[in-house]
Amino acid sequence: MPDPVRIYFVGTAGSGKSTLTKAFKLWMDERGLSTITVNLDPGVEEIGYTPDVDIRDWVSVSDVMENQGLGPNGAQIACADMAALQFPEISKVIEDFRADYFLIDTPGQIELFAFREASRIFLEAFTSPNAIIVFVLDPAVAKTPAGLVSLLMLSTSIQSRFQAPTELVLGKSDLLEEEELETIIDRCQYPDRLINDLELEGMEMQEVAAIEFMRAMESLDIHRKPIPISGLEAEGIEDLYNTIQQIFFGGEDLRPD
Ligand SMILES: Nc1nc2c(ncn2[C@@H]2O[C@H](COP(=O)(O)OP(=O)(O)OP(=O)(O)O)[C@@H](O)[C@H]2O)c(=O)[nH]1
Ligand SMILES: [Mg+2]
Repeated sequence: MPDPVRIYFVGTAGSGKSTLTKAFKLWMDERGLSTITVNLDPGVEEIGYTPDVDIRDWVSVSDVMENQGLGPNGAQIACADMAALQFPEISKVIEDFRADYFLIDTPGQIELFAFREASRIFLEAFTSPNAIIVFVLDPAVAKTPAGLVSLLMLSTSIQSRFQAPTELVLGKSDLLEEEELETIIDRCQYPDRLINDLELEGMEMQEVAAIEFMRAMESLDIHRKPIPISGLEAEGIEDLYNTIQQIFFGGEDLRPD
């Protein structure tokens, strides 16, 4: 039996991670694929689905606010660090499910997941090499050239921190006109196009840095085409599933006959 696949849904606040986790789980269930969901956001109140493993069973932002007299941001940070201490136990609970796919929904405060010591410990606690980061591009940010570059910079820095394959998805695709969708996909796929559109915006300091970053992406050949997806409309999920199968199993479909 192959190692389970861990799919981490990562993205800026409100980009649609939880809605996508829920839709992906439903899609997998309908096809008889053994899948569990894991919520790693200790601060979320209404998540929209019932996770099989929930970090709130170990740490809760509201409890920490009350017990330690912290505000919401301080409590989030304290929770991220407290969660790190619990990771061995949380990992054991996840492993005990013996599912083929773990869908891991990460916190909206992306820096808590991506850049604190806690997250690295968590990723390392998962021994399987089959971990993938699905980075959700929020179309509200990705619409402008400068916004898109900032998201690509973020996803690249997360990828280099975790050393895991990263797949880009363009979330909430139902909100975009066909032309807008194609423009964003083109800009991700062809750095030249994005550099050109950035140059049209003017040459402020930030744009110069963004252009240099896109040139680096191009020469390192790490730019790629995002998969349009809508968690709300359950569109594009099969494309993401197929891409993940391709990465880990060379395209072999593990769906039961
Ligand atoms: N139109 C549309 N709206 C969406 C989609 N996915 C999410 N939303 C809406 O976007 C908002 C945020 O969605 P969430 O799934 O909670 O996003 P999130 O990334 O988990 O948010 P945080 O965990 O707070 O960072 C909600 O109002 C959703 O209904 C989508 O595919 N299409
Ligand atoms: Mg969420």
